Amino acid sequence: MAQALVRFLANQYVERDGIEQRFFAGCWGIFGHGNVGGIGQALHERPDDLRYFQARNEQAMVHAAHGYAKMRDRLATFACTTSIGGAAAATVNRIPVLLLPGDVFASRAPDPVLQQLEVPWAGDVSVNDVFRPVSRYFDRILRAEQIVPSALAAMRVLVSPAETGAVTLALPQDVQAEAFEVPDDFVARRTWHIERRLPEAAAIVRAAELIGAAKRPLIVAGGGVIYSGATEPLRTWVGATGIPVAETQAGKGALPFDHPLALGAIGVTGSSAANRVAREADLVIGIGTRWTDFTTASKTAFQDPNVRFINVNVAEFDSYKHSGLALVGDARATIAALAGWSYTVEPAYREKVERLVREWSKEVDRLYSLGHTPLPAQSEVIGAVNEAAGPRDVVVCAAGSLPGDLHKLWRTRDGKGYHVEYGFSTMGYEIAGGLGAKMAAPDREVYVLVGDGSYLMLAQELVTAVQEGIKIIVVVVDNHGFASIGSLSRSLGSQGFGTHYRYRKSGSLGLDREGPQGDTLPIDLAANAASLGAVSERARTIADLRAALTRARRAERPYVITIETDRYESVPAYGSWWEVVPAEVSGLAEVRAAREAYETGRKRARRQLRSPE
Ligand SMILES: Cc1ncc(C[n+]2csc(CCOP(=O)(O)OP(=O)(O)O)c2C)c(N)n1
Ligand SMILES: [Mg+2]
Repeated sequence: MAQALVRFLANQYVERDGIEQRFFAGCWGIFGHGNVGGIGQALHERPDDLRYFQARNEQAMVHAAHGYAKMRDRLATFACTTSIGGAAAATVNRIPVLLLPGDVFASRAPDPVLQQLEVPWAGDVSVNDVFRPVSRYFDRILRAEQIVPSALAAMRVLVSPAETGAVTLALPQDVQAEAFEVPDDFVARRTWHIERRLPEAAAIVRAAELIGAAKRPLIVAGGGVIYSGATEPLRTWVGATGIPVAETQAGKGALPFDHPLALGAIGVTGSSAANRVAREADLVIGIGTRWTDFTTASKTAFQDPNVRFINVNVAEFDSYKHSGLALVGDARATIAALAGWSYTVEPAYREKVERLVREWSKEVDRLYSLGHTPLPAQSEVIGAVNEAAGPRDVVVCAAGSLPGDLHKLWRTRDGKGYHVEYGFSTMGYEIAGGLGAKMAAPDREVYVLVGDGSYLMLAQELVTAVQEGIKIIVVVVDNHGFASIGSLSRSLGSQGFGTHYRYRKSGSLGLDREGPQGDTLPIDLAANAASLGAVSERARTIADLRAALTRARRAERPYVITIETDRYESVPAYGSWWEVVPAEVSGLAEVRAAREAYETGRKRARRQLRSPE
């Protein structure tokens, strides 16, 4: 399909006044898993159809296309390909955020104003309607007094553990300035009590029976464990029962890394221990997880044909996933209820789990101290930062190869010590999110780990950190482009196309394989950080990095350390699989081979349709 579309786009022309010209000058793109195997592959294989251009930020691609089309009197433009956008991350991961965008005049008097979309057939559509599908609650305040019910409705959603996410109140600019009689009760102090809902008693009994019959049970802890403050009750419960715990990205930190039953990360970015135990589990108890494809390794993680699921979740929507027994309730309250039933795993199972955990710990030690040359490996950078960080300190990250490596390798010692926002794998979250995390926990040191690509997408909040005197320590891992999507591209047969930061040479932006390619772009990220007002320094070796981290801890201002790493030295996958689809038809042998491997891989996917009882 993508190849056909690229060919189609390449063949679109316009004619005016007898002059014919091509309509698409090329395609801007930032590749991610949502487009690398499709449009990305097609652009790679058919470079003469549509030239590919690399941008740093999705919004910028549209502006570049826009600028071009405007100069060309709209007779030509660019296509823009993206994998994903960032605005809805809060909604998918159920994090409350209130958006208050200005909107067109309710009076419509000065039509059209700058924000106006001017849909010819719908007078009530404004550009803010794009927020509707990504908001858990949306309203447009057309009369001043309407703010009263709308603000209350917005609050109900924002404070609801099950429904929360981005909430949008679009505010027409004239209405914002209007006076109205404000009811005293509206502005009086109001406390929203967050309840700890319990599943019905009969469901707890059914769950206890399932657990009682299980031979190889596994808990998968998600963000709900952390948000409900359930880490302590979880520790007590697993201590009593011997049920091991694997963690999703949002759930990492549910158990301290050195707990004997802590299997660590699960799924696509999982540890050898967790993935091994998951494969054979006969009962999986998901607590506060929404079971993303990363957690389930695209539904290949659980291979026992009789595996059953119990889902403890405040959101009914999540509690029925994988045909699970639904325990709709708060994680902490539900764990306490389940802990009322006694159960212990068989000693042989516990011993096996503990052995796998020990083996995993050795593997982390190995990856922390590879001594890779000439450039260090990313895993060594993670090791150095982990060792520099105190037990309560926080690591923040979001996109690239770092989240996967951190998920596997970061040794979390505190329930709030690991902050990777992986809902949308949103590039650009890191520094801005780190700033927010530090504002929320000023007594903890916040370490932001960020790739050069993400840094280039959104580093400007360093200025805010400087302005507000908020100290974050930012470690920029510079591997001259996208190591993550580069390796994904390679695995799909597309040779790292569009993932290097190189000069264009002989028409090419560079590929992974040997051959004529331009030099790497002379981007000086340390100078960039300094120009934004942060203290900055360059580390060349892991020893340099350790010394810089010591200085950074003592500093009182935002501190940025850059370090170059080897983009090809990655952490193993430990038997996991992720469904990203290579082209079904291609002239390239590598793509055909990747497709064959994909066909084999997806045979292991399980639909998990079996009823829990
Ligand atoms: C906003 C956004 N655009 C695109 C992507 C797809 N994507 C995922 S990782 C990545 C590259 C990140 O590069 P960098 O920060 O340098 O990290 P590295 O891959 O080198 O570890 C891209 C483009 C994304 N996750 N988010
Ligand atoms: Mg990079």
